[in-house]
Amino acid sequence: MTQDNLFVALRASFPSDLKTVAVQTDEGLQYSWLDLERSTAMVANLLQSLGLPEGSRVAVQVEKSVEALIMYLATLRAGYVFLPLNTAYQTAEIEYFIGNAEPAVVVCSGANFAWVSKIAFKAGTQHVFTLNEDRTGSLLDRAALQSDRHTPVQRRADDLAAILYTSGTTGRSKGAMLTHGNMLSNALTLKDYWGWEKGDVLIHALPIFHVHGLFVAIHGALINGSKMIWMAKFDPKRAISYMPQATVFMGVPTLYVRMLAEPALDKAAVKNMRLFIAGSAPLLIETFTEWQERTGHTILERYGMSETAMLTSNPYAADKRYAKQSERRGGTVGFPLPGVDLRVHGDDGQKLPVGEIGAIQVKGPNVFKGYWRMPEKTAEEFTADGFFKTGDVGKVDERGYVTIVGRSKDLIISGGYNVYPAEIEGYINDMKGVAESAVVGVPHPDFGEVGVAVVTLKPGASVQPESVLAELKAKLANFKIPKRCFVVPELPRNTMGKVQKNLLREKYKGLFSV
Ligand code: MLC
Ligand code: AMP
Repeated sequence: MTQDNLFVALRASFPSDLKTVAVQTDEGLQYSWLDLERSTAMVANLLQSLGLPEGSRVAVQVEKSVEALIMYLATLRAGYVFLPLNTAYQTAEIEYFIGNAEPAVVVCSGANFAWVSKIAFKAGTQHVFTLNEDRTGSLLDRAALQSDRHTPVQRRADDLAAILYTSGTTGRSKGAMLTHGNMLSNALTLKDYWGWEKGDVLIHALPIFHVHGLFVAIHGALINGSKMIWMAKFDPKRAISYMPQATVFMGVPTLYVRMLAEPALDKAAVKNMRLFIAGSAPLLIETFTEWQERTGHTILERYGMSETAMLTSNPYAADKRYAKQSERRGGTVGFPLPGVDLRVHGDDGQKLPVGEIGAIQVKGPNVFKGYWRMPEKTAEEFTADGFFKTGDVGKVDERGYVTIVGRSKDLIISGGYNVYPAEIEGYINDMKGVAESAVVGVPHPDFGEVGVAVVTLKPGASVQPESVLAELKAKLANFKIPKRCFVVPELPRNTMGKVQKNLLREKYKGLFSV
């Protein structure tokens, strides 16, 4: 049997001198490659000592730290399935994810242990460990007793490596099942496509609960044996101050907007940098152009999603497939990556001619295995010939550049985080006195897009907009809370009785004057 464990491929890319620095933190701590090798062995040994069944899920809700990175790598190494959870998620959200995924192991902060462990034990989880930002907690205490030698567990390319929950337009979140093969193929493609070089250093500024920070950034650096400057939390001033020691930066558009607001960002500050990559949300052409003017660098925009990892990218250098086209075009997400088959289909299911707008469908070694325990939903999201329906709407021009013009899924992308209106509306509609609600996305100068809630009341009811938002805040992750709420007499509807969200978007589009 071949050994396709992703950890093995990442480990094989570590530099030969394991004593050099692999990760450097904001606090000035330095972790060598040997530290990563030994610590992941210890945590992997701890996981294996628990006698977990094959395919066990390991759910982790902890703040970003190098130890959280080690936890991820150790889970791969031990052959289990990693399930990252955003620290903003609150009780109801965690209850759903843990109840649905039934992890054998849960790792949370000491501060959250009481409520998280209660949920976990109720769901049948046997082991709950704590891991704190200051490197304390039962996980490391127990791992410290383990050997620092460990043979990575044999995995096939098709075996699950991670489950990422992504919300649905209707119903509850779905767990996208990603395999070792999905992630390794994507990491190798991007290593080549983005021209990773010996000596590259990545500023890791994103959270590690989602594809961008967890896979694109971490795998990108590790598969190239590159050092990471590890920011526990993004701060524009600090990110700019790291640039003289770094070469690659990855961020959602909000990070670029925030860095542009810093006078320290100029050509001298970025002199050492090789590449700036953006994705997870549309990059405004104004941001793209301003960045070019201020720094002399052209941001490389790419497009992906939890179910597929990366799908398209603007070129780093000339792309041989497209007559050596090497231009990074603002407003586009570039070309389908090598190995990715991307097509644009119309409502009738027919492939559309070049330049026409339709549904983006994709196929490739990076496309996920399906939704966790949702075979029907999985079947619905794939075409008969095996293409995944992304829910994004776009076009491909005659030179092969893909442009995303919208989404068929009702989704708001706020500061790079996905917010599903259906989920928020469900909570609002359950509130006392509320008749119904609509949540729409409107432009925002910092987050790109934010949610606005529009609510109607039952006859005689009196509900204040502030109380709607306060009630939501008590239940949901903070980034999902609409930035404004309006109580109105009625919602606009079409002749079919469907709420016309486009009219609401139009009405409230100037709220945050971009
Ligand atoms: C924070 N807030 C947000 C928000 N982030 N509101 C809307 N959208 C967001 N994204 C709000 C909080 O609710 C809080 O409000 C206030 O801002 C301050 O919170 P904070 O935590 O201090 O915010 P900050 O640190 O400034 O965070 C902003 C951010 C963060 C942009 C750094 O959102 C972020 O890291 N975004 C990146 C997300 C990401 O990694 N996405 C990749 C997904 S993968 P209040 O009222 O409570 O004070 C993917 C696939 C792909 O999409 O292609 O990559
Ligand atoms: P997620 O489910 O969190 O992985 O989010 C994936 C979604 O983010 C995609 O389906 C797109 O709608 C969006 N997305 C990612 N990258 C880009 C981009 N560069 N431009 C526009 N939308 C993007």
